[in-house]
Amino acid sequence: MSRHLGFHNLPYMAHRKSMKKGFRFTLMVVGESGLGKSTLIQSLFGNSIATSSAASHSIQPTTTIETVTADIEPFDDPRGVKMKLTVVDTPGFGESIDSSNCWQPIVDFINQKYDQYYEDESGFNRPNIEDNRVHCCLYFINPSCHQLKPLDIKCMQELHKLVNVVPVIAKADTLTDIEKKKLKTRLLNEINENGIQIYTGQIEEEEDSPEIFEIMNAIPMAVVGSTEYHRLAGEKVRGRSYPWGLVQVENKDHCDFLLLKSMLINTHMQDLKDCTQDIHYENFRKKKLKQEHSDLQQFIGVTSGGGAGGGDAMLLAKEREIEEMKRQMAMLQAQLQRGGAGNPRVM
Ligand SMILES: Nc1nc2c(ncn2[C@@H]2O[C@H](COP(=O)(O)OP(=O)(O)O)[C@@H](O)[C@H]2O)c(=O)[nH]1
Ligand SMILES: [Mg+2]
Repeated sequence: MSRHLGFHNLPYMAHRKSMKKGFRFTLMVVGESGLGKSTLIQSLFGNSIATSSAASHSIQPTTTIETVTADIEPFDDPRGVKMKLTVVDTPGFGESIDSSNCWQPIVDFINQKYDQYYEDESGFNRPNIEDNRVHCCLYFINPSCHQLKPLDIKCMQELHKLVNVVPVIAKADTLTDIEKKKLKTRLLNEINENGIQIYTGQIEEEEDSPEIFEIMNAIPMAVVGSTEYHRLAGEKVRGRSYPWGLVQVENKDHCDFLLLKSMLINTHMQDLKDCTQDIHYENFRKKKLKQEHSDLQQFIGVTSGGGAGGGDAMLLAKEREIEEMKRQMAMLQAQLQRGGAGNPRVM
């Protein structure tokens, strides 16, 4: 496996079979509402993938899970394979007063994609199987809290078992350099203390490069997004303009946006897919097989009136049924002996 896996280099590495199938990648954004999720999607992929709320300059709050898929051409390589990129924008947390279980629709969405894949994999559709599983979940953290909120902890604890979670610090232009550094350390500690296993990748040591080291070291990446372009030294740049200056989204000195973009569509794209398959989908598949096995055992228990698994419960129920019948027979006999039982009442 080459170290520069990913969209840009895929055409040279993907073998013919996967090229024929096309390369699919699904990115999901999750977090509190108003943290710039929709804006970041637009900053990453432009209008070709902008979800409806991010498609215009006036970004509206996202109220349902929105899925947008686009064929993306390789940057500058006409021979390159097209990629189908899907972005899943989710409604922000915190819009309703009761936010307990607000992650459930997201968890359901991810599981539903695994279910679909599982069905296709075990059915006739196997040769044409489409990989619509969620390969990466960007989890947005509020920069003004200086720590994780209990809801973030709970939510990431639910998600990390299912999907590659990559935490990002939102609106990094609101933090000074020192604050950013402190927050990164604090968040990593909290993530650790709460048993949250964020994405670390499976890229082998020998494939490691300074670029990969820089990217992994920057997590949780501090990002800035914008839907606006500004002129800077004759060039059009994406940024946020303030009275004191311009925050440039695509400037490594201003934020980690470029590192995140590079990670997602170049260095780690294939690895995110591999981890989805090898870790998360494998977990899902094991659970599914266990469930199917126990369903089958229960079914065998029911149809044979006992036996393996579920059989003990069945036997107990049958014994109770027989006891009840005996009781009713005894009552019937007593009534007959008393002689008045023209129409005995059965309990
Ligand atoms: N300061 C700052 N504001 C941002 C940034 N990204 C988005 N915003 C603003 O935050 C607001 C909410 O953005 P939106 O993308 O709708 O957030 P979402 O609810 O998480 O999808 C908008 O007014 C954006 O212009 C950022 O990086 N920095
Ligand atoms: Mg949104």
